[in-house]
Amino acid sequence: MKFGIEFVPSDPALKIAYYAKLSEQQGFDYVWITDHYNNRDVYSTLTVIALNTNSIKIGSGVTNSYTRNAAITASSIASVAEISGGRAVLGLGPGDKATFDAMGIEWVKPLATTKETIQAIRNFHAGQKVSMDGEAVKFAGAKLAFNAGKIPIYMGAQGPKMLELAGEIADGVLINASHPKDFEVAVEQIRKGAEKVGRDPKEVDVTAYACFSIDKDPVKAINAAKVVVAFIVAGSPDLVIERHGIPLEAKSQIGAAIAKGDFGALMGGLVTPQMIEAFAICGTPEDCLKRIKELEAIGVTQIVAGSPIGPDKEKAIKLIGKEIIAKM
Ligand code: F42
Repeated sequence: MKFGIEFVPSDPALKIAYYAKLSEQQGFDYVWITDHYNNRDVYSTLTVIALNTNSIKIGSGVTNSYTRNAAITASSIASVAEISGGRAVLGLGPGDKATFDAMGIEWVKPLATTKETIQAIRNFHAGQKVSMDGEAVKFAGAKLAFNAGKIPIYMGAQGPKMLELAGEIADGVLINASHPKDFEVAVEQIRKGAEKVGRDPKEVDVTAYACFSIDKDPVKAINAAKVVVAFIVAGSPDLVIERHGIPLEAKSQIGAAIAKGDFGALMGGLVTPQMIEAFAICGTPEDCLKRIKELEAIGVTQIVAGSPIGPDKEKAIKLIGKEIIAKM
């Protein structure tokens, strides 16, 4: 099992670099930085991390195919690869529709756009002059003027078609989920995609990009996870909510509380233990370790500790290092 950690650059890059260095010291293999226009820039943050760490792999978790042209993404991540001595990984997904609406960007053909973007980036990194007339991505003889080398590409994916595509073409897949039930479905889709193109499904790093909250006091861990879990419940497809036996009415109530900014209601009972169980790796180190072992048995090969990580980030990173990574 590999371990990753996610940071949102709502914090300054130097603060994140401090946490990234601490994570490296605690045995984490990957640090992933999210990409949304309203936060600090993902590549600037990755650069600062690269300059302040030595061995941890560093990736966008995830950038998208709409706000940046594929040639720009190819150049940006190749620059990070050069600065970090070959530690860069590109995480790429179709992006977050809500932020695109605010940016006036139309979200069309996410599957085709992701597939063609990955194909173009691989060609850029291979030093090719790229000409493409795809459904969504078009190039007329563009070429990078420096040597990029091979950079692993991970896809952000949840939907069945995206997961299947990841099985066909990606080096890894970052899946926003925490529960074995969701990974049973995901692993099957990835296998289907891999087998379609004659790949060994084991070539794909199946990553649980999880809401993670750890503390020696389980109540503190649960409270820290509640708001994140509320957003996951509100944003999950009905199919996923029903898979976990959660009433759809509860999803609507949470959506309404978020829309009103009523975080008191979320903390006060709307987010149930059943929701925490379904959508977070949460609790004491023993609780978290138990869930990680269950995920490992299903085929998950990387655990990413995503927001909130714990009620106290620094303490949580150390706890994961000492009580989980060291015991796997
Ligand atoms: N998004 C961000 O913007 N920033 C982040 O930092 C970020 C991090 C992140 C980390 C892990 C992760 O799993 C996702 C993350 N995301 C982030 C979200 C990510 O960018 C995607 O929004 C998300 O992973 C995509 O979810 P999805 O797999 O459900 O895909 C969507 C597009 C979907 O609907 N998929 C369907 C499916 O079955 O997989 C298929 C849709 C389809 O087939 N579309 C057709 C096509 O050609 O694209 C036709 C559609 C049409 O236009 O009619």
